Amino acid sequence: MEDPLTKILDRNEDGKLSAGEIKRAATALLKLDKDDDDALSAEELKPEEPKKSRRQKRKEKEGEGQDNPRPPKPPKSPLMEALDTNEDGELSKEELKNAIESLTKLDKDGDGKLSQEESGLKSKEERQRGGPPGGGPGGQGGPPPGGRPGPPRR
Ligand SMILES: [Ca+2]
Ligand SMILES: [Ca+2]
Ligand SMILES: [Ca+2]
Repeated sequence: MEDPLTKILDRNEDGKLSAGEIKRAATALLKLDKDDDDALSAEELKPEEPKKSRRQKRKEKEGEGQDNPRPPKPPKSPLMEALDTNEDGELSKEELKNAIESLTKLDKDGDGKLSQEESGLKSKEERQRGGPPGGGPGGQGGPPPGGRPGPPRR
């Protein structure tokens, strides 16, 4: 499930917000405004539920015995946190008006853009790879964490 904010603000999905993307933030966000009140309700900001296929549903049923608690609320993205200044989970007209300013506040190095780190976004490629990049030299081929004692099995 993806934060609609992320999708709508990061137009080229590189995980960063360019100066242009920030400038267009308010306009872009208003595309989420379905009832035309120039504000975004929690409902309008909710990520769309992906439709489940039958197979997935069956899978869930089979796993019913397992304890599989879901967190009631997904963690807020840094973007939402920055934009929702009164933390009510909605973006009012006022908050949208300040969108550019709020986003600029996340720009710690003052280059007018938000890097992946600053925005908390992930690039498309990173999502596909399914993990954070790096590890660095020696990250591969090392002993497994918490290695087992004893001789290796064959
Ligand atoms: Ca609205
Ligand atoms: Ca708010
Ligand atoms: Ca930056």
